[in-house]
Amino acid sequence: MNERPRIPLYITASLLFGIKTYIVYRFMFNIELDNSMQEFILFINPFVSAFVMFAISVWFNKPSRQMKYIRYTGFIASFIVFANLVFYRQFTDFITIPQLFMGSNMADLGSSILTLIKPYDFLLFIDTVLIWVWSKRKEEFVKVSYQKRWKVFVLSLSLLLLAGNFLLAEMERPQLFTRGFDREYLVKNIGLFNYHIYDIVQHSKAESQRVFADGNELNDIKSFIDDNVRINEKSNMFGAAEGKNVIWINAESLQSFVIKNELNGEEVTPFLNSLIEDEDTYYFENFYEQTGQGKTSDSEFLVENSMYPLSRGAVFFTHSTNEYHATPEIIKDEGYNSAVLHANSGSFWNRFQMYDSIGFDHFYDENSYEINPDNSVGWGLKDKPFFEQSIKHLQSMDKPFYAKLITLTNHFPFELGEEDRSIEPYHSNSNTLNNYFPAVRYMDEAIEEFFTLLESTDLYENSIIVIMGDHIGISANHNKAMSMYLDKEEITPYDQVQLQRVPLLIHIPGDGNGKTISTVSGQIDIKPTILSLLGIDTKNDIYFGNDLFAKNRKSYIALRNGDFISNEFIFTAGTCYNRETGEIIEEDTNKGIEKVSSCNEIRNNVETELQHSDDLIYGDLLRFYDFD
Ligand code: GP9
Ligand code: MN
Repeated sequence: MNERPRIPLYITASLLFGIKTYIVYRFMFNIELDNSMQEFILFINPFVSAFVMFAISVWFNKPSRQMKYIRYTGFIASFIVFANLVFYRQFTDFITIPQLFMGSNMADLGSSILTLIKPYDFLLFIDTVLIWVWSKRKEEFVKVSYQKRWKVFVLSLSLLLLAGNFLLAEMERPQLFTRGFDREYLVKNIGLFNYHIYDIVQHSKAESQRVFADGNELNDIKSFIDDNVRINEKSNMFGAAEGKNVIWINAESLQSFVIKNELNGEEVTPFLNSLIEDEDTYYFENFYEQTGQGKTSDSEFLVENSMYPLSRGAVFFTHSTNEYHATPEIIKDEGYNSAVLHANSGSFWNRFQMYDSIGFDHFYDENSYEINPDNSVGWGLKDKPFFEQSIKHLQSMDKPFYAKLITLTNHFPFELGEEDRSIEPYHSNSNTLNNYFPAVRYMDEAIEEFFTLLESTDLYENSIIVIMGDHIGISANHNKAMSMYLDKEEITPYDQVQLQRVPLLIHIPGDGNGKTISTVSGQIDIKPTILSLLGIDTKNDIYFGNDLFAKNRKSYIALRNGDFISNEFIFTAGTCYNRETGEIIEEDTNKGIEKVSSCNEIRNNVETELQHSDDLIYGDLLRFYDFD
C-alpha cells in the first residue's frame, strides 16, 4: 500500500467549498469591488465560512458521524448557494428569511424559475459529490475520534478566523452590522452564510418588536411627520376629482425608459405617448418606484398606505394582519366602494388576506374571469381579454368606486405569442430585454383598447384614470444589453437609479390643464395625492409622501435600500451625484459614507424616515393610533 499523507476530510471539504463559493461570488453574482481590500475580504470569507461550517464535525465522536455531518452539511450549503444564485438572477438580490415563507409565490413563478436555472448549475454540487464519494472510502482521510484538546483548538481557530473576517469587514465598511440594509455589502464582506445568520437574527428581533410595542413609539414618529412631511396648505388640485370613480391601472414592469423611446425607428408605447400629450393628462417624468423584495405587492403597499415596504421580505406576507389606515378604508367613509381586479390566483402575494386588512371591498381574482389556453400566455390571462372582461365588473360596481386593475402580460420572462407581437424583439445578448419591447407594446395596445371601451360607456366621463408602472422589469443583470439599447458605454450606479423611474399618468377627463411635471416624486406620494384629488382631508393621518400637486413638497424620494433622489442629488453606492448632470460630487472611496457631506443631511432624514416606517410595521403601531 502506498503511503499518502492523510488530511482530515473537514479540511479538504472546506478548501473545495471555499474555492467554489469564491468562484460563484466573483463570476456569477455581480458584486461590485472597489478596492483591493474588498477583493481580499471577498477572497478569504468563503474559506472562513466553510471552515467554520465543516470544522464542527470534530465534535462528533464517531468518525462515521463526522463523515455524515460533512456530507449533509456540504449538500445543504451547496443548495443554499444554488438557491441564492437562481434568486439573484431574477432579483439581483439575496434571499431573506421572510422570503422563504413566500414559497407559494416561488412555486407560482413556474416557467419563470425554469428560465433562471442554467444547465451548468449542476457544477455547484461537484465538490459535494466528490466529498460524498470520498467520505465513504476507508483509507483516504484521517478518521479518528478527536481529543477534547483538539476539539477546543479547532473551535477556537474557527472563531478566531471569523472574528478576523468580521474585523476586516467592519474596518472596510464601518457600521456594517448596524446599518446592514444593503445585502450586497453584507454578502461581500462576511459571506453568504454569515449573512443568512445575520438575517435570522434580524428577523427574530423584528418579530419581538410587535410583542413589546405599546404605542409610545408613535409620538416620535408623529412629530417627525409633522416637522418633515406634512404640508398644511391644500394644493390647487384639491377636490379636482371629487365624487368621481378612480380607475387605477397597475402597469406590470413598465419602466420609463421605453416612454417616448423607439426601437428600430418605431415608438415602443405609441398610445401612452399620445396620452401623455393629451390635455387631460398629468405625466410625472421623474417618478420613482420604491419597492423592495415584494415587487408588485410592495408597490401596492406604497400606493395604498404611503408607508415603505420592508427591506426584507414582502410586507404583504409578513405583516398582513396588522392594523392599517389605507386609502380603500378612508374613502369608504366618503361613500366609495373599492375593488381589485387581477386575473391571477388570489393567494399570490397573500392578496386575499392583505386586501382584507387594507379595506378593499371586493377582489375579482382569476375566478371572475374566463381563462382558457387561447386567451392566455405566460402568467395567465392576456391583458387585452383581461381589460375586455373587466369592463362588465366595473359597470356592475356601486358608484363611486375605486378600482385597481393589475395587468400581467408584461411580466418576466415577457412571453408573447407571434400573433400578439406588433414590434419585433430587440437584438442583444439578453433575451429578457429583447422580449420586453414587444410585451410592453402589447400592454400599450391593451390599455388603448381599454380606453376605447371605457369611452363607449358612461364610465369614462365619470372617472379619473391613473396608470403607474409597478417596478422595474429589467434588472441590473441585463446591464450590458441595456447599455447597448440606451447607447451608453456602461450603466453606472447613477444610471441604475434613473432606471428606477416608472411612468405615472393621471388622466382627468375634461380637465384641460394636463402637462408633463418634472418634480422628483415616487409611489409614496400616491395616497396623499389621490385623497387630495378626491377632496379628502388628511390632517391627522400617518404617511410619508406628499400630494404630487402641492408646493413645498418634501425634497427627496427615498429608495428602499436607503439610496435617495433629491431635487439636487442622487445618492447611491455611497456616492453623491448631481441629479441632473450625473456628475460625481463626492465619492465614498473606502471608509464609510460619513465623508459624503453634501448628501449627508438628507441621508440622515432618509434613514430616520425608513426606520420610522419600519417601526410602524414591525410594532403594528397603527393599532394604537386614533385617526379621528
Ligand atoms: C402576480 C403579479 C406579478 O399576481 O402581480 O407579481 P410580481 O412578480 O411582478 O411581483
Ligand atoms: Mn409586478
